Amino acid sequence: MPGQPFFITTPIYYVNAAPHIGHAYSTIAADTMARWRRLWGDDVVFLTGTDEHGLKIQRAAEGEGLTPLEFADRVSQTFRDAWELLDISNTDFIRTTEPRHYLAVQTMLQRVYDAGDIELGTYEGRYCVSCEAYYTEEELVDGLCPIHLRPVELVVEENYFFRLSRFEDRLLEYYENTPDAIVPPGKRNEAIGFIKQGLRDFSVSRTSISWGVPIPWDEKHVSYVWFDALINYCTAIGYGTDVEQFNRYWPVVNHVLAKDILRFHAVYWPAMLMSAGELPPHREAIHGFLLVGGEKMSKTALNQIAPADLVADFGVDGFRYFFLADQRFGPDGDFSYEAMLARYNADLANNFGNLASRVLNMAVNYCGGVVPATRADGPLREAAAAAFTTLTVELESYNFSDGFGAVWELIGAANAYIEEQQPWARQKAGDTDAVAAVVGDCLETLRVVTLLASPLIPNAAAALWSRLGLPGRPEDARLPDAAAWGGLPAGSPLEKGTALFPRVDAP
Ligand code: ME8
Repeated sequence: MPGQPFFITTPIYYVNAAPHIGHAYSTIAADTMARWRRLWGDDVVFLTGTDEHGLKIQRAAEGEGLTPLEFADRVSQTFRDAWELLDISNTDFIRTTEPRHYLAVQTMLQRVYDAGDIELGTYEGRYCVSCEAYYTEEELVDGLCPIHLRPVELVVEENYFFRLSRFEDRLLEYYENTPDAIVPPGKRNEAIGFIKQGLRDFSVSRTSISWGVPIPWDEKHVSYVWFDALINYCTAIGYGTDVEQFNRYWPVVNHVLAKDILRFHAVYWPAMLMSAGELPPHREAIHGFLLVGGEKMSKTALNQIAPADLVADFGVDGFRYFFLADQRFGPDGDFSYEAMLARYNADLANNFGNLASRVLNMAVNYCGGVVPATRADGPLREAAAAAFTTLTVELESYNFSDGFGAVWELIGAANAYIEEQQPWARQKAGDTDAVAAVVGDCLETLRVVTLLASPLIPNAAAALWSRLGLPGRPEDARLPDAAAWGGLPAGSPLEKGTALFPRVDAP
């Protein structure tokens, strides 16, 4: 029996840049949520991919003497490789150059056109190629693009326009009636602010470039890259081809993205969907920007950090843990290697790693290497239940740092309990029942921690799971039952293993 449908997406990344830690952040957030929902038995579709049309890509390809498709083939593969490295469990990877996507884009364009929301006009505007967006004179900063601080280009073209201005009231009403459509709440307010400033129609076609999806009723035009890109989320679940599949997953879609593309996702996209007769996105989870040394990452500043460089030092789980536990989901955050090193050593090598190794060592040395019985009313039971509740509540709104923070509090509580109980002293005194009780409780706590942390640190969780003598992998377990106290079978053989998170020294 398939579970409840759950559909989660990352932005589709432009192929003009190699994957960096900013892209990785969104992708790990979506992956952790996908894995979390699978633990609940959901039938998860998890989509990521690459955005391959538009002027920016056309020019980048020209710069390298390649066709846009050759160029996109090459860079798209680097995203696949990065996600494989980071153990991303996506079920699909979409490229906007695929035939299935052309079909979906043309279907939606035609529906919006037939609804009377696309009209021909002349556009004169200032275009930032890096944003693939137009700006008004007032929006420019010293005549430059407000995001990239780069020169904009004056473009005069005959374009088709999407009548976004018609959707102001409907969008406001939608956000007023659907308070969790955008999380965190500050980002929802920002979206409402954009709409209240008034919405201008935007052009959805280009005649000056050819690298895009042809407009079905007028093939001189290709679709504006953003109109094309947003539709990827629908393409992947069969928009225009498989109504049943589309109707199953679309009402539960979750888009994960950063604030830079909030306007496209929170204003343009729901309006396009409304026009095409579809539901607006169920949920958008918007995070801030990762900065490096307080600066935006950019090719020109040469400060883009490749995930592989950090994975080499901290491992995949160390990488995944740091970004989701340390960075609050919503505000901007500054990346520093020193902070990553400190956090890795404190939370993973010390707190978690030490708990695992000291408990397994005691179990092997004092309890014959098998799991002693867990007490039904063990003193850590409440703490374990609280961690599960907090994680469940916080992940509802993508608050990973507080959610997993509660799991790390449980680890801290288990370490404190061991200090307080001094099982080594009791062992010396020959009080083996007390030792077995403490070790049994701690092993059970480790089981709960491993289960709850598994969406974030899947590799360490799988390793510890088998050392605890549990069959299969943590992802085979099902919540909420698996989180209930007392799931570790007494008598299972344990294994000490090597350090889960070896300490990392400053370079
Ligand atoms: O905008 N910090 O693609 P893109 C955090 N193709 N997240 C970051 C980041 C940073 N410094 N830099 C990038 C596009 N991201 C479009 C999207 S979707 C239909 C089309 C992440 O390659 C974040 O998710 O510029 C941001 O929204 C996205 O990458 C932008 O990726």
